[in-house]
Amino acid sequence: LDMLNSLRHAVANNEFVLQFQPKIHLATGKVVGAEALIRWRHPLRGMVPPGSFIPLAEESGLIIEIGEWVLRTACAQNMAWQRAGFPAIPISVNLSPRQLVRGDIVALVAEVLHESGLAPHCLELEITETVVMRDVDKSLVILKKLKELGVKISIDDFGTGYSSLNYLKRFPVDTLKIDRSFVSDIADDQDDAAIVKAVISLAHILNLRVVAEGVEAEEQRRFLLENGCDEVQGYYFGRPVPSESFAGKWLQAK
Ligand code: G
Ligand code: G
Ligand code: NA
Ligand code: MN
Repeated sequence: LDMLNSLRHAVANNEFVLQFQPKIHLATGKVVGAEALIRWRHPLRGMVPPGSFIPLAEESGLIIEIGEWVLRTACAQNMAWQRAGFPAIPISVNLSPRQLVRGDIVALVAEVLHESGLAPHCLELEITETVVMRDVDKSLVILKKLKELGVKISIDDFGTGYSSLNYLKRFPVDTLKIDRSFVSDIADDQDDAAIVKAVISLAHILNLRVVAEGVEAEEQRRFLLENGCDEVQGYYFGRPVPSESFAGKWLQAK
């Protein structure tokens, strides 16, 4: 309860910040996107990682407000970079399960795009595989409407759930993100290596882009490059950093 109260307080007092992690096009090394990741700047406890409060935010429903803030702030940040003369790259925002099933996510995204002035193709929504599969018919309707707005959709943590290939074919998604639990052992574990290769092939057969997350080592980078993975994300390339550092480090003024 104490934690819930301080989380409520955090929402009211705007104690959240976003950090940004680069997405890299593997073959060229170019930055092709940024994932927005929330942190809680707690007045006493310092930076609290999302793993320690997102579950409670989900459970309590506070994620609705927090999620709106993330979406607004991420779109506004992308516009600020563009206005400062940096090239337009898509910003990725994680949608929580509660946000997706809430009903008016489509209206919210439309509103945020409108108020920020961000081009729809500069926004990517990351949705976990488990969420989409929980209610396939409903998800399909929502995802189609989101696609009609022109935003991009990626399936996050792919491989940890159980997507049926039949559904995957029908879903209007652009990208699969291979969960980092498969990436961490690709150099040593033959099963993980085989799974990652299979997901890359599957994505390409379905005309989807494929991103590997959690890349931490050169051997992993090489394996992914040799096996045709499109994009990568991970500490090997860059950790999540505040917006100023992201622009300074990863964006080059036109
Ligand atoms: O940054 P870190 O690795 O600690 O993130 C842990 C988890 O929190 C990840 O699963 C990530 O997707 C999730 N997360 C980070 N930012 C957000 C956000 O803005 N919204 C939601 N719903 N989840 C987020
Ligand atoms: O669930 P999701 O895929 O959104 O999780 C993203 C989280 O993974 C981010 O919050 C980020 O901090 C974390 N992350 C990003 N790159 C790496 C990495 O190379 N290794 C590990 N262990 N975590 C990473
Ligand atoms: Na994500
Ligand atoms: Mn993920």
